[in-house]
Amino acid sequence: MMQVLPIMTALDADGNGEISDAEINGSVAALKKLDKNKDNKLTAEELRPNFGGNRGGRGGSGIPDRSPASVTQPLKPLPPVAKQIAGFSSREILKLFGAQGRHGGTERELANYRRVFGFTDADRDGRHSKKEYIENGAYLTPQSRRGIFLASDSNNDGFVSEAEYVENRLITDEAKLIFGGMDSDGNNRLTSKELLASGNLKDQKLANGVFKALDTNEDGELVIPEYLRVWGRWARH
Ligand SMILES: [Ca+2]
Ligand SMILES: [Ca+2]
Ligand SMILES: [Ca+2]
Ligand SMILES: [Ca+2]
Repeated sequence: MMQVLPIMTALDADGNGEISDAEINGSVAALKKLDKNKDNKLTAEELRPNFGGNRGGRGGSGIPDRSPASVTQPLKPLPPVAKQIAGFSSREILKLFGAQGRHGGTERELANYRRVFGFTDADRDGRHSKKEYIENGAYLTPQSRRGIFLASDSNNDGFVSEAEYVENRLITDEAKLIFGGMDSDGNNRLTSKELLASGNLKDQKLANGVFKALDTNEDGELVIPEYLRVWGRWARH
């Protein structure tokens, strides 16, 4: 496994191996999260792999043990996603979070997504095959690439077209920024407390219902790949 630097992990919120425009825009908050001892400086210690991870601690093999959960979390089939929570439609819920979903993005961002799409479309037929994206891809792990691929392939034809790729990037890059904004302790995990404290959802019943819907493995916290799976469905309704 390749060694991933904490700075990369922090900036690359979706762990797809590249820093997107949206992630660059969120980089100040991401960098601040690396400042573990809150002295407003980033030392070499804090930038070194394995500094103060949640699990396992520092030192050792040099292989980061704080890799995104997408790496280890098996992708179980997602149960049907509720279309209404506490009387709110998924569209209304995303609006409360300030999300524009697939309708967002500046011309520059769209152009950048198309450019990145082209890098992986090796045979230049305008779509990513599973071979191009999952097998030959260079992102974190084949498993996380598989998850991203399946989520992107909206029409389930086994290929990700440029439009599907761009749509997925618009939805997920924004969703990750929103996640980061709510993750107030910066541990890349979101509790229902943090969600409530974000103030996006004023209605407590709604906030609890939304958290429950997102927490598909029912462990009381959300990690980004888990959160994105349900969020991505909502954004495509
Ligand atoms: Ca292709
Ligand atoms: Ca497709
Ligand atoms: Ca947190
Ligand atoms: Ca969870």
